[in-house]
Amino acid sequence: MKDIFVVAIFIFALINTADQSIHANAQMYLSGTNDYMGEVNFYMEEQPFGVVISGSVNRLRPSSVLGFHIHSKPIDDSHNCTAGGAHFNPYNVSHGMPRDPITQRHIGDLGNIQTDETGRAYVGLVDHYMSLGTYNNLTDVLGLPLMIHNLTDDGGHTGKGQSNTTGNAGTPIACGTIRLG
Ligand SMILES: [Cu+2]
Repeated sequence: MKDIFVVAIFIFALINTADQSIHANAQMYLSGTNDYMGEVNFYMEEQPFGVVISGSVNRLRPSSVLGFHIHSKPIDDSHNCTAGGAHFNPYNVSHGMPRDPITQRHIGDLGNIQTDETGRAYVGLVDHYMSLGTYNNLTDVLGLPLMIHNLTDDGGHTGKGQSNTTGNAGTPIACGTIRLG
């Protein structure tokens, strides 16, 4: 009887842990079209560990380093990426890189992705500042658009052009809304 009780506690603990995890994904499209390019998954389990971001996106410019951000305004099903506005920046700080302290990067600053010679980019990173859902309403990225730009994000802080706001990453060329699922 005691063994059954221990097993029951263990199973309850497992289910309870699973309940706290949140899965989301962004289906990525070429800007202004319904041309599908790939999927990026977001996974948050126990906080404050962070959000695991993984996936792959195809049909990008081959052998390129391209800016990768979450922007601040929801987009609709026309996938007009420029409608996504500025970077998601709830703390109103300057642009930076994922490795920078929270006072020197936007929550939406995810750096760059690298494409291979076929134009595919694999995404794999853990972000320690963003969140999903009600864990932290300020840093929640659900409903916001994930963007890939046509140029390389310079990392901010260079003082050149729009380095402090956009990283001089140019126009967004692909985007998708981060949704539960
Ligand atoms: Cu951007």
